[in-house]
Amino acid sequence: AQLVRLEDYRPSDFLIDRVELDVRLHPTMTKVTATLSMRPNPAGRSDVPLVLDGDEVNLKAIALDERVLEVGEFEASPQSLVISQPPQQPFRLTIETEIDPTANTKLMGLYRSSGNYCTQCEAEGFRRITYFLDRPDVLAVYTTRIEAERVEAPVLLGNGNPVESGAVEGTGRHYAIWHDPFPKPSYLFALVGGRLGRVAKPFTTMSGRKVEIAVYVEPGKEHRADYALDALERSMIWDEKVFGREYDLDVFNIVAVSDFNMGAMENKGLNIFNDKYVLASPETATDTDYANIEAIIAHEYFHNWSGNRVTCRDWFQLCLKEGLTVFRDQEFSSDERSRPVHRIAEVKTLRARQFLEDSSPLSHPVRPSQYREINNFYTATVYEKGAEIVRMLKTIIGDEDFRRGMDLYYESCDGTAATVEDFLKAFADVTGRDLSHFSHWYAQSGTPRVNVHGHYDEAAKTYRIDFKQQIPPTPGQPTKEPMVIPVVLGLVSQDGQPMQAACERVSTRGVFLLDKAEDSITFTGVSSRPVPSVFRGFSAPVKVSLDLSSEELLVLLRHDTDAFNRWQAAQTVAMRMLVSLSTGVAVRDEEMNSLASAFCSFMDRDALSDPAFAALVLTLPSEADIAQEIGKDVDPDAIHRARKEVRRHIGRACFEHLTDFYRTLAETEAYSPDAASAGRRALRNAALDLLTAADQQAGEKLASEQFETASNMTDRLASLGVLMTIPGMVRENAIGDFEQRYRNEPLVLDKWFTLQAAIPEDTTLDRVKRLMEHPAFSINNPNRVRSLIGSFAMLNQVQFNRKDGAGYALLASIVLRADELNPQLASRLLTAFSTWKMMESTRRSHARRALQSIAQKPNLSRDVGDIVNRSLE
Ligand code: BAL
Ligand code: ZN
Repeated sequence: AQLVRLEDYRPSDFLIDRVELDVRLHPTMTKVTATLSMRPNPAGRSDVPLVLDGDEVNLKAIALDERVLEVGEFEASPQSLVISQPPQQPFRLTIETEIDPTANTKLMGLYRSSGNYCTQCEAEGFRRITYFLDRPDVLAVYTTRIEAERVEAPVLLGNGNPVESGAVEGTGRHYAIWHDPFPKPSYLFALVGGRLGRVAKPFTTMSGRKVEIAVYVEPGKEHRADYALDALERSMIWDEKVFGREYDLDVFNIVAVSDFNMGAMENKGLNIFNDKYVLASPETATDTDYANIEAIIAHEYFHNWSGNRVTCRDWFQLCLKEGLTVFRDQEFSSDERSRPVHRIAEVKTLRARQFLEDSSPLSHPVRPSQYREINNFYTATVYEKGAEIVRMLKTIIGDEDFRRGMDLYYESCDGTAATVEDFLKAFADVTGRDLSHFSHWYAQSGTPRVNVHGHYDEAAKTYRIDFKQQIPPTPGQPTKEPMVIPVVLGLVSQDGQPMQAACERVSTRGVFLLDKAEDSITFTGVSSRPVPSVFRGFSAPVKVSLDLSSEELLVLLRHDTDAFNRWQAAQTVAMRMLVSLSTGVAVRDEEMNSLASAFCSFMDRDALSDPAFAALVLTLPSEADIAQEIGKDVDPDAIHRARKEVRRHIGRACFEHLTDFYRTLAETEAYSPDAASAGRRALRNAALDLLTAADQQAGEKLASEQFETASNMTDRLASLGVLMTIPGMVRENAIGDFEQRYRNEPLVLDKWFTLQAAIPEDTTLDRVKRLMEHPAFSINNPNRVRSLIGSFAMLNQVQFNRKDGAGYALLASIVLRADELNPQLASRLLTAFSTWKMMESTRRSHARRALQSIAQKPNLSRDVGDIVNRSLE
C-alpha cells in the first residue's frame, strides 16, 4: 500500500461548496444521486484532471452541468472517478451510484445493523457511498433527501435540521429532507433509517435557543437510554460553563446501533453510537459502563466544537480533534465525579495502552508523519497521549491563559480545517510564549524516562533535585531532542508534613519546567531531609525513576497532599516487589510484611473516607503492567504467580479489615450509578477479591452468595469475576446460570464471553474455541469478537502468551478470518501482538511465526498488512 506523507500535503485542486444527496434506501440496491456544486480551488493547481475517490461503488450515470457524460469523457473504477478535462469555472457534477448496504460487512460507508440503515464515514467511508473529494479539508454544505419503505424505516435521520418529510405518493415509501447549514467535511456525513424507539427532551442553550435533544434505540429499550440523554444534557451545560461553547443546530440526535467498529461517531447533529455506550440499566450495566457512557456521550458532543466547527486539515492532524476532545471529556468526568480518582483511572489507561504502544514496534508520534492506512492511527497515542499534551499545555500556561487560548483558537479557526500549528499559535498569541520547543511532544514518539535524584545538605539546609530525561529510540526516530516536561512537585517531611521550602525555578503553581537533557534545582531553607513528591497529578506522560526507599514512598502514601502520588507510592512499592518476585529476585519477609502492614494501616485510617480511592490503592498493578515494567524476557507465568502471592499475603495480613469492609459496605439502598455509590461497590468488590486470594473457600462462599443475591450488574459481575479464579463446579454452575439469565441480552453476554476468555487456565483455549460456536457469538459483530477474542488476547496474559504458542496461533487464525469481513476489526485484534518482542525467547519465536503466517497470506487488507508488517520490523 502507498505511503502517505505529511510533507506531501497540498490543497485540493477543486472545492465542493454544496452537496445535494438523494438516497433511496434499499437492502441490497440503494441508489445514491449526488449533485456536487464544484469549482477549481484558487489555492490548487490549474489545468489538472478532477480525481474523485471511490471505494467499491458502482457508477450508474454521470452528468456535468446537466449534460450526461459519455464513456471516454471520464474514467471510472470502483476506486476512482477521473474527469480529465474538467471546467475551469464553477460547475455541477451529478453522480448516480448504487450500493449494497447488506453486503457491507466492513461497517464503513452505508450498512445495515439489525436491519436498520446507518453510516460510518470517518475516516474514508464517504467514498463508499458516492465518488467524492473525500478529504477533511473539503468543506461543503449538505442537503440530504432520504427515502425508504415506511414499514422498513419509519425513522429517517440526517445531519443538520429537519426541513421536510412526507409520503411518496402511490407507494409505501416516504422521505425526509435534512439540511446542515454548517460546512463540513465528508467524514462527518451521516444518515440513519430504521425502526427505532426514542427518548427526548427540550434544551435551552445559554443564549436562549431552543433545541430538541434525543436518543434513538432499539424499540423496547427506551428506558435504557435515559442515562445517556441525561449525560448529554449535562455535557451541553458543562461545555457552555467551562468553555463557553454553545450548541448550534435545532436538534441533536444520538442513534445507538449494535454493529459498530468504534465506540461512537461525532457526525454533525447526528451522533451514531455503539449501543454499548448508550444502553444502561442497573440490571444490565456496571458502574464502569455508566462512567463510559457518560464520558463517550460527552466526548462526541464536545466534538461539535473541537472537531466539527473546527476540523482537521488532513488526517495527520487527527490529534487536533481527538487529543483535545479526550482532554475535554476527561475534564468533564473529573468535574462530574471525583477529580483525583478520575485522574488515576486516566493514567492507568494511558500506561496500559499508550505506554505499551509506545514501547512496541507500533510506536508513533501523536502527529504521525506518514501512514499507509489511516484507520490504524485511531490509537491510544493519538487520543490519550494527545490529551496529555493539552493537559501539559494547561499546566504550563495556567488555567486563565488556557481558556483565553481556547477561545482564540475557536474564534480564529471556526469554519476551517486546521492544523496543530494553528492550535499552538492561539496559545502562543495569548501568552507571548514561544511554544516551538513544546511542540516536540507532537513529533517525537516514545515515552520519556525521567530519573530523579535528591541530595540533602544537612549543613546548608538545602535540597537539590537532579533530573535527567531520556527518550528511547522508536521506529524511524533513532535519536531525540529533550522535551519540555512540566514537573509539578513539592516536598514532604519524613513525618508527613508539607514543607514550605523556597526554589526560584519552581513557579507559584508548583511547576518546574524540565527542558534540557539534565537539570538540577535547589530548595533552600529545608530544615530536615525531605521526601520529594514529583510529577504530582501525573503532570507529564513520562516514566519516572525515583531513588526513594520503600519507607519514604510509604510516607507519601500516608501523608502526601496529592492523591495521585499517594496512589502512585503504593503502586511503586508493590511494583518493585512484584518485579522481584517475577524475575526470581528474593524478597525478604520483612519487605512483604511492611507492604502488607502499610496496606492494613491505610485501610484502618483512610480507606472509608474515600472508598473509590481506596479501591484503587488496594488493586495491585496488573499482570500486563508488571510485564511492561520488566520490559524484556518476560515470563507471564512467573508474573501471574507473583501477583497471586502478593495478593494472598496482603489478603491474609488484612483479613479482618477486608471482612469488615465487605460487611459494612453492603448495599442497603436502591442502585444509583453516582460516583460515591460506585466507589463503595468498588471497595467492597476489591475487598472480596483480596479475601478470596487469602482464603479461597471463604471467598468462594461470599462470592456465590453475592452472585445469587446481587441487585445490580456491578455486584453480580464482580462476584462472577471472583468465582472465575476458582476452578470447579461452583464456577461452572455460575457460568451456566448467568447465561440463562441474560441469554437475550447481547451486551451482557459480552461480559460473559470476556470473563471466560480471561480465565488463566490451560483449558481456556478450548473454551474460547467452543464459545466461538455459541449461538450468541458472531464473527460479524465487533462487540462480540472483541469481548471474546479481544479479551483473550489482551486480558489473558498467561493463556494468550502460552509457551506452546497455541494462543498466538489461535489469534492469527481469527485475524485472518475476520480480515475477509471487516479489516478494521481484524487489525485491532492484531495489535494484541504488540508485546511480542518483550517476551522470553520461546514465546517470541512462536509469536514471530504466527505474525509471519499472517504476513504471508495473499490479499491481506491494507489495515492488517500495515500492522503485521510494522509489528515484524
Ligand atoms: N472520531 C471517531 C470517534 C471519536 O473519536 O469520537
Ligand atoms: Zn473523538
